[in-house]
Amino acid sequence: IGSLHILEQTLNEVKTIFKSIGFSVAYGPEVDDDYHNFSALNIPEHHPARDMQDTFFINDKIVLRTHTSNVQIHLMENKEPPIKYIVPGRVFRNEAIGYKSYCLFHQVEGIYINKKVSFSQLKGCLQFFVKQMFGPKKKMRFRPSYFPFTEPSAEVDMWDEKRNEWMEILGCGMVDPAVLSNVGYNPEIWHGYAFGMGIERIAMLKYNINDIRLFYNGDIRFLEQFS
Ligand code: 2NL
Repeated sequence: IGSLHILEQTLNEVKTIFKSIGFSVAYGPEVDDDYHNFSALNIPEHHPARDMQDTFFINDKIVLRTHTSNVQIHLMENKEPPIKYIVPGRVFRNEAIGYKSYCLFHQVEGIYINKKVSFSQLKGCLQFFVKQMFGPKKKMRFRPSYFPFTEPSAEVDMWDEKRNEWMEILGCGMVDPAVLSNVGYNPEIWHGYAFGMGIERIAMLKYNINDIRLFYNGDIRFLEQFS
């Protein structure tokens, strides 16, 4: 008898948590143009992410998306604010394959745009998510970071009791005004927060899985532990 793959189960949990605080769910193309994957997100022409080493190219202008943010760009181009969405999906990176990186993985990104949006709202939202997903006793911290599409930016770490160290679980920040302008939103009026996480990483931490390749090789001895 078949059962849902552990990644699908994890994604369903994440969706349920964010839906409970007002997020809708949106999906979009896995193959997109350079503009929607990079330029609109304030990722400059010579950024290393744009290199052949990091991105799978279909041709000069078309790529396999490296994050699901291309979907938020399409959403914002076609919809007036306020918006509040999460976007799950497959993303692709041309990386060396190992226990913690694979050529594809699954992401959930979130975006909230409104007239008044604060960093403390972002913190509250992600604290709620971590408590729901990993339990109320889990220790977490926000640490300053950098992304081209958010300013300021932060990463969230969770305390890993087994390894006795902080583990990064997601990235986030306030949407950069340049990104708002690119989709035709006036950054003097509209503000927002955004975040992104890898579903494999969340599942690995929650279920103590030590090799990302286990999600993809279809070994029944692995899969049946989660049925
Ligand atoms: C990570 C970090 C992040 C976003 C994704 C985003 C999307 C738009 C505008 C601004 Cl359209 N930001 N997404 C923001 C911060 C971090 O992902 O580590 N992902 C695996």
